[in-house]
Amino acid sequence: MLTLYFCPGACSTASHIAIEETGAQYAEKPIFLPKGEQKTAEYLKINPRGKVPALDVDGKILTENTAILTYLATTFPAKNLLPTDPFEQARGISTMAWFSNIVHPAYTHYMRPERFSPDAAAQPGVKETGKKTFWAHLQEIDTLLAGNDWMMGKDFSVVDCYALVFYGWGVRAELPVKELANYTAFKDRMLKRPAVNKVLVAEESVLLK
Ligand SMILES: N[C@@H](CCC(=O)N[C@@H](CS)C(=O)NCC(=O)O)C(=O)O
Repeated sequence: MLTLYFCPGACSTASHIAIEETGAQYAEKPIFLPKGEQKTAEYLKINPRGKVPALDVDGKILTENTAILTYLATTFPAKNLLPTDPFEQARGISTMAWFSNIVHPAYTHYMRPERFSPDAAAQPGVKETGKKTFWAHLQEIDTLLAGNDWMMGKDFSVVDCYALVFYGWGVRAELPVKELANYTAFKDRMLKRPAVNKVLVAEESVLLK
């Protein structure tokens, strides 16, 4: 039995889309971050770090998008959600690690500057730098997509589920994402996938507005 803990519009959308792409049966447990539900005693028993996503696999908990996406892809090999060639697979994991360790935190500096400096006077600078850095990362994703339909090249993979999250965050940050021709074409390609559309409708995604 699979149960996904997620928050609409958060980075957990990557895992939500990927689990839908597997075609597996799963239960959905929304954890609304704006309501602080990630800090309840009940949820902290699932993920003591108070973050989404978390995937419950027969009572065992997996956290971190990179791990969940890799797990889903390797557990449902018939769906071809990651290359099987060891080097290519590692290259996909490398891109997801970059998303998790570098791209996501840049956006967090923009969204939650108070987490990086207790000094209110310093926070606008943290926010601005986060936004600029995040934009540079979106530009890099656009470059990586040049000449490719998908992040890994010609085949769709779980890396694409993760890459879509940051396009949506770019829209939310009012960054000129439409100027990123490759990334925008990728986003449109993603929206045509039934599993992606289903999840984005359910999450009331900014990408559908
Ligand atoms: N590297 C983690 C990041 C998880 C994360 O920071 N999730 C955010 C949502 S995008 C969260 O749950 N934040 C709640 C909080 O920090 O209180 C992953 O990719 O799973």
